[in-house]
Amino acid sequence: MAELEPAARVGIVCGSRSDFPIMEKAVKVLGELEIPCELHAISAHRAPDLLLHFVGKAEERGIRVFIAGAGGAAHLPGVVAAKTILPVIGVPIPTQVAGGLDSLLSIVQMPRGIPVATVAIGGAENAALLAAEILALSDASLRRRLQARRDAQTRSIEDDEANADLREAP
Ligand code: RP5
Repeated sequence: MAELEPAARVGIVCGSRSDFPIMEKAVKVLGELEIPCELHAISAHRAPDLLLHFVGKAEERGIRVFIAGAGGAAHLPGVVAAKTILPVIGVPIPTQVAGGLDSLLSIVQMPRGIPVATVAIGGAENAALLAAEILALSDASLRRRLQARRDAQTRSIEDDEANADLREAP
């Protein structure tokens, strides 16, 4: 019998397939941390009914955190946040018009009462790590994997040959 795919814990959604090169960085980090996720392109403007359907069904399908990326008039993360009390992490997509500052301001300037935790322009990796930290609050095994990743990151800097003369430092 074919094994069932584990249910996605992180729902990643973005406004266009043109956002995939950025959002796939989140998919990669979540994969490395063994967190099942799914990635969709559903524009809040072009397909609002499908987006609301996706958000409305997500929790019963196992999703616990959303990562939402959009560029320009980047309303998607805010619309997702308006329809769920699961945490929403917004990723401003870089744009040609204003380098992504337009996306950043659209996502970060949420009205009081509806939060979106916004990462840096193009910061999909940090969005994935933040989603992992949220899930790790109730998952001890994931917490260990996250800590190991953090420790390896620290070691890679300490072991960098360019820092060899500092190795005696405490
Ligand atoms: C936004 O418009 C999307 O998130 C994307 O960043 C931007 C451009 O979309 P396309 O015209 O490439 O589909 O909704």
